[in-house]
Amino acid sequence: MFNFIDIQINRALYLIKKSENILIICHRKPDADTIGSALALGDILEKQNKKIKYACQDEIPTKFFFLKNANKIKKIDQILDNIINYKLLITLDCGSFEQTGLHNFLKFSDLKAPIINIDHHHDNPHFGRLNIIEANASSTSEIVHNFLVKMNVALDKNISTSLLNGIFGDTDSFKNPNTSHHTLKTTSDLLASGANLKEITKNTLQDKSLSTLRLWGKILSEIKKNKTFGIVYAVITKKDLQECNAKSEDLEGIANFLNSIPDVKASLVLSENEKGEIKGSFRTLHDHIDVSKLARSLGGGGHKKAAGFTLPGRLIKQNNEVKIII
Ligand SMILES: [Mn+2]
Repeated sequence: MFNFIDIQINRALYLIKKSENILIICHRKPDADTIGSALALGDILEKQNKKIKYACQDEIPTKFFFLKNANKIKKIDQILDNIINYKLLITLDCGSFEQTGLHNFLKFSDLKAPIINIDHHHDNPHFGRLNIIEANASSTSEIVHNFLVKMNVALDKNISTSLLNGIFGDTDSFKNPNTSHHTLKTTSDLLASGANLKEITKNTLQDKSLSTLRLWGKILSEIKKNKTFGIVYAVITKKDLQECNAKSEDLEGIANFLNSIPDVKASLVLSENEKGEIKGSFRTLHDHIDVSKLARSLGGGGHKKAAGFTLPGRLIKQNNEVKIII
């Protein structure tokens, strides 16, 4: 018996079949999941003689370059001249059209090619012609694995590693509550088809630079707890980043780490980035807390257990207090 997602997958396969030039899009500030799912799907489609290009609004962090074809993901402004040549756009892990970055260059209504929107954000507004949205999936990589299984294609070592890296990233190394029995079954299948878990764990957990460790040390020495709300929080200014010779991407993982404290309800990391914006990242491990509501009230979004927002502004640390200037 076919369920709704199976019907969407069959429609997607039909659209793919009749499109030769396909553009695969990762979300801005790309993470392991958007990159892994994009590369795996693209690789399979290339094997089926499709002409595939990959694009992202922001640059791909170098730590993902161990994945096959990661260096083929171009900045989106470099491929815009050719946008009319693509007969199909596939967005991976983009919780909204804005996450694609395309809205900076053209109106949604100016896009002629249909979009296949594959994602697991529960508040995804279904902006695609076809929407394969599974909010219960741990990651878009898990959904793409399901998609490839339905296509009945063989997964090689590289494709399996890309997908498992996406799952590993979005489940925070299988620690987040979004890790289901299906996630582990998918992981088992990916290991059977050659995924390199050793390389993934090394890249994700162990390869921390000196500047990252210095920055984490500074943050951990300054974390605070709001007793009323049970929130632990950290504030990182541009000056902190400069002092540790660190970049915003060195902050990845710290919001999850702050939830290590047993009686904490949620964590918040507030940081200034290089563009003069304040970025907030909420994380929780509790099922009854939905941090995406908090993030949305501040103009952001995300998942129930991992969400964030970005606001123009500055952070000032003064006498053990933090001022937010917006
Ligand atoms: Mn994801």
